[in-house]
Amino acid sequence: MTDNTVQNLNTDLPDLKAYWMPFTGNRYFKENPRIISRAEGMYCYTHDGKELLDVVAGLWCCNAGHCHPKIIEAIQEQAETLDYAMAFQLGHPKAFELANRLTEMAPSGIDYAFFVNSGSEAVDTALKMALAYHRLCGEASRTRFIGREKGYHGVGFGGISVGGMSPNRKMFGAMLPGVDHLPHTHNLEHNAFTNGLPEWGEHLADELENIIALHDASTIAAVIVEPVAGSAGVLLPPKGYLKKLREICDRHGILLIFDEVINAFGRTGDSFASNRFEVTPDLITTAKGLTSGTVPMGAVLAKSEIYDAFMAGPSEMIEFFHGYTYSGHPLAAAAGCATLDVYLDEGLFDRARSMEDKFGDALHSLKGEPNVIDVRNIGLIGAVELAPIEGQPTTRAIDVFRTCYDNGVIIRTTGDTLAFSPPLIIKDNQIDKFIETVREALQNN
Ligand code: PXG
Repeated sequence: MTDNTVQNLNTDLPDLKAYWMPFTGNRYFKENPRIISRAEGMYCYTHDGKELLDVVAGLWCCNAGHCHPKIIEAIQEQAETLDYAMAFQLGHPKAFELANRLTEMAPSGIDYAFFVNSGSEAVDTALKMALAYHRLCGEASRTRFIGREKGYHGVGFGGISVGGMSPNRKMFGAMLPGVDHLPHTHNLEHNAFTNGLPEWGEHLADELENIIALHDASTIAAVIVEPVAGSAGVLLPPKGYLKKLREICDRHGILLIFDEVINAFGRTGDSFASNRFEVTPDLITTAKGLTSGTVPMGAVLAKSEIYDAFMAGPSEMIEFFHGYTYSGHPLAAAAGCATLDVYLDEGLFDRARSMEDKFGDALHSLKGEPNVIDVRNIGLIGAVELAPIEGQPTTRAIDVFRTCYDNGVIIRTTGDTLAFSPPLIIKDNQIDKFIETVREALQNN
């Protein structure tokens, strides 16, 4: 299929009434539906045959490109062989295979994988592991969590509690008790238009010492951050910042959790952001790219010390009273194994790294276009921040989104920031195409 062929894929518009859509303006959508009925590689196709270049990889998840034949084949084969096996007290081969392969790919010392079905479940699982770990180590007073302003950790009660996005929190009551937040690292005055990691801001990690001094280290279980914050608009860690968080956590016996739901599987130009930035946390949460978005799955990856702490008591007893019916689901595990094959066989993590300069330079060419106040990027993740229209926050970015969509390109917006996270298979000419589409949209909005 050539890039510009419009396929004749017309299907009927479904009845839109009953579906209560997530994170969507339901009424506007149902008046102005955008239905994707098919996808392949870098492209999605609407029900009425419009071709769209997908520069967000679904929702930051289809890192191997849409409908990769090897992944599809593995899912089909698995569906014919084993649909489901009891997840507690029984196992099946693919879940074990995936755990082994994932932990081989993870930073050294991260040797165990616990499977879940989403990023939100991964986050809640990691928080529970942290609490139970300290209790097992005789430090039951360590119950507090430290998140970060503008953090996004999914929508479970744990995740919104440590998260730092007010619209996701304010409707939902008091949440988890005993949570505090680090300051975010976004600063246009010092870091606007930085290509790669910003120089300014390492010292913002020092605020963790102040928070620890306030609560006392003996009350704090874990710090959770996204190495590169995604949903709040692609916020990059200043140089040295993550290392400093690691050092402070080590000094005080606090676990460090990296939420890599977006970052992992090539997004930052390496298998994990932990590898790219050479900082090893105690727990890593993943999802999305784990199966290239094909079957829902997440995983919490844990250091041996954490797993070992649970492996006490009689060996036949349950060690961690936690898990999901679909933990390690056969279809998801098969998809995960095939996805890792594709990443490795096609060298997609190296590819992301080798495209980083082209992608970054192309994004930075948008500096000077109307209302562009920042461009930032690392690996194949990038953002263009726009000056908001006075009194109408988010409107400018949404207008750009709609114009791009009309012109055949799917981008993502968050606040007044445009976010880009293409599948790792993106080609030079597709980068040029989306940049020119965004440029035109900026000039015409
Ligand atoms: N942690 C992080 C860092 C995430 O980005 C989650 C947890 C939750 O994952 P689930 O699978 O429960 O959705 C996420 C999810 C966006 C966007 O466009 C980002 C996410 C989800 C939907 C939209 O910014 N990230």
